[in-house]
Amino acid sequence: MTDEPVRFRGACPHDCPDTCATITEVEDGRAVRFYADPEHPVTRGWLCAKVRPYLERVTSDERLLYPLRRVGPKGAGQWQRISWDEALATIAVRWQAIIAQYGAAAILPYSYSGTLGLVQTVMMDARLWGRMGASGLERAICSAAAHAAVMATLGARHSADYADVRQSKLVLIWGHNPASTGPHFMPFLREAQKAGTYVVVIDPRRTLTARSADEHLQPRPATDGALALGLMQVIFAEGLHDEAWLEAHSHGWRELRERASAYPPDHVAAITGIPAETIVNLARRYATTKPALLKTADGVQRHQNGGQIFRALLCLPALVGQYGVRGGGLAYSTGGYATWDAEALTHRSACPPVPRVINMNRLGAALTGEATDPPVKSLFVYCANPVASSPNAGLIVEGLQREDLFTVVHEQFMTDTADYADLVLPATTQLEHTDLHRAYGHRYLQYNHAAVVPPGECKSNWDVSRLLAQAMGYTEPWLHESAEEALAGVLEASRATNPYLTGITLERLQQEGTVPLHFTEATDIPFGDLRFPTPSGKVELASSLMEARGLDPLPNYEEPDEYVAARAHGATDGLILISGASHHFVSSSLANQPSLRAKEGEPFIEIHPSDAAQRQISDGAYVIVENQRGWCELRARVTDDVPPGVAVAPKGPWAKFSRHQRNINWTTPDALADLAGQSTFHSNIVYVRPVS
Ligand SMILES: Nc1nc2c(c(=O)[nH]1)N[C@H]1C(S)=C(S)[C@@H](COP(=O)(O)OP(=O)(O)OC[C@H]3O[C@@H](n4cnc5c(=O)[nH]c(N)nc54)[C@H](O)[C@@H]3O)O[C@H]1N2
Ligand SMILES: Nc1nc2c(c(=O)[nH]1)N[C@H]1C(S)=C(S)[C@@H](COP(=O)(O)OP(=O)(O)OC[C@H]3O[C@@H](n4cnc5c(=O)[nH]c(N)nc54)[C@H](O)[C@@H]3O)O[C@H]1N2
Ligand code: SF4
Ligand SMILES: [Mo]
Repeated sequence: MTDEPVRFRGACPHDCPDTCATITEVEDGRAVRFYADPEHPVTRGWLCAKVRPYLERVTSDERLLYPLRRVGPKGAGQWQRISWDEALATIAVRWQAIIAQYGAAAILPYSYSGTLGLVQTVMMDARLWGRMGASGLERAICSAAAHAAVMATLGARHSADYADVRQSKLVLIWGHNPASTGPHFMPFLREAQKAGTYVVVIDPRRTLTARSADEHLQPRPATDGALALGLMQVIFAEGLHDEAWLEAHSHGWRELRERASAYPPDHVAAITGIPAETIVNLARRYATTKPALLKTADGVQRHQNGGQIFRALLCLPALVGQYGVRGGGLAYSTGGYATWDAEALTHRSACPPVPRVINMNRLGAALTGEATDPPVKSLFVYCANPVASSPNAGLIVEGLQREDLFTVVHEQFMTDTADYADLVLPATTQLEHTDLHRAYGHRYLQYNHAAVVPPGECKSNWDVSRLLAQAMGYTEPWLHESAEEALAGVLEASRATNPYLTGITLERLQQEGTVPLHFTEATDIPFGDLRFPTPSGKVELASSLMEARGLDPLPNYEEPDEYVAARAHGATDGLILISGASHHFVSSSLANQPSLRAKEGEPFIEIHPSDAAQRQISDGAYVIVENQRGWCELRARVTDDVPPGVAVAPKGPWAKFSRHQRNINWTTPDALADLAGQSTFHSNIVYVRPVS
């Protein structure tokens, strides 16, 4: 006899602003259906093409089910199944020996965005490693510069819900491709467009989002700071700025006007490649069409000058008095509302000081000599696939091959990174563990119930953390709480000081699944009270925090070193390579799923017809993409979706499913940006030639 299906509410765990509300139907202990919550105000009953076939992933034959020990050379793929007891004992013995000889700083935990859950990622990141005194990880691969720029300029990552775009009359979508990367925004944008809203996309590539815009501007990559300053120059010069607003609510607008005066349209046209007339027209349109929304995301900051690009974007809405206006302002992230009490989350006061911090963008360098005192002797990777996703991946592989490095990878699948592990531990998926999610694109909390029992011997991150704590002899109760106990404690402490969490308890979350954060009339519109939690209480166009860090307090434009150096060496055949999001994967997650790989097609590079002709490259041919860091082989798509001089090869494809077992990250730079140690994936010059 079959039982009636039982429904479990959940949340999509992936690194995507939409954090969809999901429902899993379970029959006889098996997940039989997985779909979108029809009642969620943002999910609205549909999941993206990536996550709709999620049960394929959860029930895949390729899932890792048991702990494995390497028995051949590193990377050779020879494994032996072992028990959890043996795996944990092996790790504890190795770590105790490393700690005795080098100190816990020689252990580097490496994690990022496999799941964005509060328990399975955030808590796991903080507690065990804090207690151990392991090396800290500077999590700067994705959004660090934008985060720092927002805090310096506005003081908080506050944004409106997607639905508010229906109030906008003009939308600038700047360096963001929501049709692929945050698709639940698009129906709201369409509604606005039908009602007459004018949509401008600013992106070097003709993306899926750009295709349906009213206007598409294609600046030369990394010149957005100049473009934004150029728009400001026109607005100030033509007296279109809102002087009363600037006087009352901003700091440093006269200095900014002075700075912008160095960016007249002709000069900006020469830098960006966008005609002066287009710049002037956009400036006038932006200053006179209200409400005007500047919508952006994380992609545009992955440049050496990414911090300053973001600072410039953040200044624009202030010039025309658009902060605190429904349908206006700047939409970047809603991540700043549901903040957690740091002590309750981390128990930092009970931990030794963090001995040092290693920037995750420098993983390859750190493993091959940059980290010396002490060297990294053990790497524990979870929720990340650095060989596929982190920059300068060839150097990471070199580091992972070190005989004296003890690498443990906790994973759902045998990834490019797991290939180089000494021990592989099997991880649960979202259907098999408990978690709580806040979104960065909407303003609801999502509770994720475990719907099914983990297959094989899979264990969640938090359970592995508890077992490791036990194996290491750490007895603090906060390392051994259940997921629910830990959540209840963090919620209670956080609610006491964070008004957005008013009335939100664990019980409510468990019952309702989706719970809106608490807004009042005064807080509903971001910065609606025109109070900004910056040092001056105003929008800091001239930023005191930037100045305190010894940085330019005003936005500026500087060309990335890599572009300058390529010219200085007389290389005229270099192409600027952008490697943003793929449509069917989330970073490298899902990129091993056969149905999605089939949809995405073979790993490719888009190249303009004129650049292709110069290099004798025909559409569909294999090409070598190469620079001083490394190379990979991709299939050419000859298309005018990219301008001359620019190429696009999306992130995500696994190296092992690519030609010569390499992907685009064999070429990407591990140099750091101008702010917060940010990654610089797109400040990348490559040389492309046919495979001979
Ligand atoms: N389908 C899918 N969705 C995803 C992801 C994914 O891999 N696939 N990744 C998730 C993650 S981790 C993140 S951080 C977000 C990112 O979300 P987005 O920021 O929307 O995505 P990206 O593709 O990284 O970058 C956006 C756009 O920036 C453009 N760009 C690059 N350089 C420049 C520049 O110099 N100037 C301008 N104006 N534009 C530039 C790229 O062409 C790209 O179209 O998406 C998330 N959602
Ligand atoms: N060329 C280029 N590369 C980029 C970027 C770019 O723009 N260009 N963007 C970068 C950005 S924005 C980001 S955010 C990074 C993301 O880089 P990563 O954080 O490394 O993300 P993924 O590559 O998706 O790998 C996540 C892994 O976590 C695993 N996982 C999922 N859930 C769990 C779990 O519960 N437990 C454990 N133990 N594992 C789990 C998944 O199976 C997957 O293999 O990529 C960066 N890479
Ligand atoms: S990846 Fe994004 S759009 Fe797709 S289901 Fe997850 S949260 Fe929703
Ligand atoms: Mo990201």
